[in-house]
Amino acid sequence: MLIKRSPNGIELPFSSEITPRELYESRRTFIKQVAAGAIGSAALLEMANREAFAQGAGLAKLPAKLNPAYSALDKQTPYKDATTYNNFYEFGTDKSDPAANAGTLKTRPWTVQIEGEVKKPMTLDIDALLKLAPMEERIYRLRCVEGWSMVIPWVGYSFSEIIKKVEPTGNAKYVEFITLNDRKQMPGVGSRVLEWPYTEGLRIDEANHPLALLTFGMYGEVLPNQNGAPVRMVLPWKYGFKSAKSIVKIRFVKDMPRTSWNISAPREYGFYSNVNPDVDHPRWSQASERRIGEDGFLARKRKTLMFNGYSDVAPLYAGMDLKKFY
Ligand SMILES: Nc1nc2c(c(=O)[nH]1)N[C@H]1C(S)=C(S)[C@@H](COP(=O)(O)O)O[C@H]1N2
Ligand SMILES: [Mo]
Repeated sequence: MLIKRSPNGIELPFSSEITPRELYESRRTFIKQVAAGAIGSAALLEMANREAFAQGAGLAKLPAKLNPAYSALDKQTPYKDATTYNNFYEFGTDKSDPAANAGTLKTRPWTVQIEGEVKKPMTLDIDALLKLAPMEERIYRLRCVEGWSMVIPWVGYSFSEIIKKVEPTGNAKYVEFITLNDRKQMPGVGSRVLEWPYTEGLRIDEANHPLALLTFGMYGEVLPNQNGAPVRMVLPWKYGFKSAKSIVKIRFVKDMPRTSWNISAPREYGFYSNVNPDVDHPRWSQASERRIGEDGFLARKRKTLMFNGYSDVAPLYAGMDLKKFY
């Protein structure tokens, strides 16, 4: 991408090169700089023109109001990196496989079944699910257990909105997330790397924490298939694998559910899997991480923070030995 350096030092791409995502990313920096008084109205007008030019490309827009209280100020991961360096084993185990293979995923029609220990079980069409609560944008860090992290502007609403609607019974202690398992659409489920369908779980109070985001979009658009379209979870204080993609069923249950990664390697992947720099993975340290998009020659590794920096969730684990409940 060609970059023009404006007199005030802000990088603006040429309009002929611009894509909606690039525009989105530069716009975010831009808005902050406008707010800080660093940019005048002429530059603002120029930006508006570029935006008008860029419209009409890419995935469907998913407008949402930024929730600053739940947003990280870190530099965002470029859209290109966030959508080409993925884990989605249903489409293959290489980082580039999901982007290459997930085109076959059919995200409409799509229904999500919500069942189990609830007073109001329901099966919702994706369009009904999208309208269940107001969409928010939240810029979350997400750290993979493999030692890399990204910063992504997600779009969705708190999973607690679902909990409110279905009214769990007193027996509902956990929530199980079950994802699509269709060999016709997903070449990877022929392999035996994991037990399919990919399932994940949370304690109900974790699922009810406002940070737990039922996610439909990123960078102002609906999710690309490789990032878990049409609906996934994003749990920023837990390792990435807890954030199940392409969910088809949500089950409220009495007992701690089995989860795909825990079944495949119980010593390595526990039920909680909170980001914790003090608990090493049996095969590597978890004390630091590589931020995707910053992996140049001079990029330093970052220190990993307890709960990935989301200390709001600490009360959920008060009194628990997090070395034991990893
Ligand atoms: N269904 C399903 N969900 C999944 C996975 C998967 O293989 N299948 N991989 C997980 C892992 S290991 C990570 S790190 C995140 C990656 O999300 P991203 O590609 O949107 O960054 O998705 C998680 N959700
Ligand atoms: Mo991961």
